[in-house]
Amino acid sequence: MQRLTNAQLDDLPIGIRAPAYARAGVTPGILHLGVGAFHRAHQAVYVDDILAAGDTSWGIVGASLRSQSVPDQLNPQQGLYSLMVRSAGADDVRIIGAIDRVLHAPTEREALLDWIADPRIRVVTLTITEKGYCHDPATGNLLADHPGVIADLADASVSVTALGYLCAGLQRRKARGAGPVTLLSCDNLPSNGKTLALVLSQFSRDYDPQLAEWLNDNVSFPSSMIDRIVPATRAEDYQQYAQMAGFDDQGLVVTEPFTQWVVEDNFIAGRPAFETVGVQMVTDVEAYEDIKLRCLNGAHSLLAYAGYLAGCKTIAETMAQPAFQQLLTAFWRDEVTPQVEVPEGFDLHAYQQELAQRFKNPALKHTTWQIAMDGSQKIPQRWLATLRGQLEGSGSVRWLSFGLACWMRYVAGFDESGQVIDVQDPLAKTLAQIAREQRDDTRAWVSAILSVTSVFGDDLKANHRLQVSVADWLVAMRSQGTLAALSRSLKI
Ligand code: CS2
Repeated sequence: MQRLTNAQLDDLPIGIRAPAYARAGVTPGILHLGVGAFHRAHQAVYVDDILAAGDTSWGIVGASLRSQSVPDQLNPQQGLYSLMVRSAGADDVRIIGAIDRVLHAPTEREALLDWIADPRIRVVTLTITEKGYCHDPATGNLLADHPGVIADLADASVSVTALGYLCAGLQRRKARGAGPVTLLSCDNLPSNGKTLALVLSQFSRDYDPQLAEWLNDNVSFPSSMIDRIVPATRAEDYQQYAQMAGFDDQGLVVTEPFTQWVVEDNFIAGRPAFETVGVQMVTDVEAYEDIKLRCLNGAHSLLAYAGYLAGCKTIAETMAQPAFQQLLTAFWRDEVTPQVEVPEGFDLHAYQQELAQRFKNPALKHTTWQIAMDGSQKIPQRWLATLRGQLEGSGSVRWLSFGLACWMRYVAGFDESGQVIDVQDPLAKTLAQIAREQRDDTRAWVSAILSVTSVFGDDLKANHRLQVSVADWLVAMRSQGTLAALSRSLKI
């Protein structure tokens, strides 16, 4: 079967919309690092709307920092891919033309550095996942002992990390006089712009002190809150779509109707008129980020670990269990809501209700396993500010303790029927080893986990109340099973 290319656009089946602009007239303005499904279902769609509205100077050049798979998916398709928006009602499909090409950074390093140094590029956007920032999630500081950081600082002619590529490219940009540029983080981190600014400035001081100076005056780092649920595309999605479309689209992304992007308006070298295509441009994004991380991502991780242990494959399946639905309500009501600061006019209750509906979307097969990935990098910003606040104010920590107990069980590496779990996490080995060593003493296990400072900082390991609460859950889960222990606690 033929792949999707520009040639197919003139003759698409009914129900599939083509880009509403001539692709040949588009020039590059944005460089994006990390062209995963999330970028393709979120930022690239807003940019596609900008191009359709007539400002064609913001085409996207993408770069994949590690794997060859996205360049292989998109380059033979001239950057085109289909966006399938799924809800219980119906699917809506359109083809996105905003991405021109995707570089494979490890084999095309020179080309990538040239793009970073290209004066037409005025914004570099990033979705490189939490661990891509090479930072200590507990403090936000650069991890000086990160193997990629060490490699990048040892030899300026190679790059491994996003920070390495950015510094090499920005050094070239500075040398060529290509002018200022905005680096826009679109990852799920609190104050993601500030996080990026901090690690890049710490990295660049060792890399090239003059570059570190230049960054101060020539780069802006707006923060942004990004929201759209985008599960990994499944084999059956590709097959069903090919049957419907009559061509093969290896770049297909499947997502939900909801989409939101709130961006701090701090672009040193100009920007697309994002506000005309539904982006909320604000002076301070932090309150939105904080609410989203704690309510949506916090709940996602909680449901993912608990659901996985109880045998639920997707978030929608997890939400179909009354106990997990009640857990979600109780978690928000008892622990999150007392801790978040709500901007004026924001209806937190309505926001949470809408989230619960989004989680229930049966057409989205968002796996608990996918969300459970990289917990050591996600938990600090999703759970711990809430947990610390509740501990300080003597509020409930019951549901977050349950979440921590589920996570501990998950990263120990075996599910409730003794099957091995494929744990994907940079700390997977350490966490599994702790579980092995402390197998016979639950309190010691909890204490050893809370002593992992890159996740929990220095303060939580000494908290007796937290230790007891997590240990009690682990004991109950071991004797009754996760779902039964939770149901009993909820008196269901
Ligand atoms: C999810 C997020 O995979 C995860 O950890 O919690 O990707 C989530 O779907 C998005 O942040 C939604 O905006």
